[in-house]
Amino acid sequence: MPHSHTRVGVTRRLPREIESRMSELFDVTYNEDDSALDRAGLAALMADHDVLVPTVTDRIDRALIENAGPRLKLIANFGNGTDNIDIDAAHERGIIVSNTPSVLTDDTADMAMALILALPRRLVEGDRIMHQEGAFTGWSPNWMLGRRLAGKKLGIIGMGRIGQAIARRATAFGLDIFYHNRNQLHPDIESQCKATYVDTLDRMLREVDIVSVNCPHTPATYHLLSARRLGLLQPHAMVVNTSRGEVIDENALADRLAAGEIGGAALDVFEREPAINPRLRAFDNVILLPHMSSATMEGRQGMGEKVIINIRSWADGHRPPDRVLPSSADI
Ligand code: 8YV
Repeated sequence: MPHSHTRVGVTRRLPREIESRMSELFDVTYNEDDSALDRAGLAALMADHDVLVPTVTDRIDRALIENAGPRLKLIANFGNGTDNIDIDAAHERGIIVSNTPSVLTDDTADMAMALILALPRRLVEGDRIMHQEGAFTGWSPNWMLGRRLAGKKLGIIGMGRIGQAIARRATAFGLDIFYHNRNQLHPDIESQCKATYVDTLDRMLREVDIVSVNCPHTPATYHLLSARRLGLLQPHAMVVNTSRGEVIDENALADRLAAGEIGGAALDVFEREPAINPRLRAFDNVILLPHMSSATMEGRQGMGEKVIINIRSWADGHRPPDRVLPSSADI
């Protein structure tokens, strides 16, 4: 089919250059006012388009996929994580799913590193003080003491592209890197990242000073940091999450913070986004960010280009390069 006949439904506004290029290539429907679509809005796009381009704010579940129109053949996610899409249901309906890996690895790793620095050094607390008239009354030896990074242990949960990029950054700050992953990495990658594999998550949690969550959200990782596992952390340990909120039991985290049994947390993602557990707002040792780890102009551009490449490959009869396989895949 010529590309100009490919009907593409995009759920959110994308960078201007990406939208113009998509409009040159395809017959595109945009969501003009850019608010997150409700189910009816998603169903309408899925009824009469060949390709849907959703984002993390759209939950493309089994019911939506089963009721999609016969034209829908590709869901080209504008994002790396695909936990917003029921991949198995799509596969059963013969709908291909693609994502945008790699282009946001460095941006996300930079933000994770920024939080790994900011949390023990109380950077955001200091800034909050300076925004209040009269709150800073002058320097003193015991003022705003944080914890030194060098020599501390960082435990990375999920050692994929982003986890590895964080490890490479963190060694420059003198952190000792440990990781837990479904599989141990090749020794060459371990030595590049100066990272030591810990075969059980529980053991790693007991030993590290800072935990960085970098695994995807899947049924197996839902509440991986449960109340029990958070209880294994040392009382000064800090948790950074730039992956998905669902990996941490947010309420259990708030319990530990309230009890002073954990050193702090920096969260860019939440269990029920955009809602956050209001208890988290009460703590000075908690940094809260609005899901912005990959939010750079360059990153969004790269994501848009990947979406275009995936759609073009599919429209030309090829397998999209960033195809996401279902969990049961034997292909
Ligand atoms: C994206 C993300 O901005 O790509 C991901 O997995 O979490 C984000 O950083 C978002 O997914 C866009 O859909």
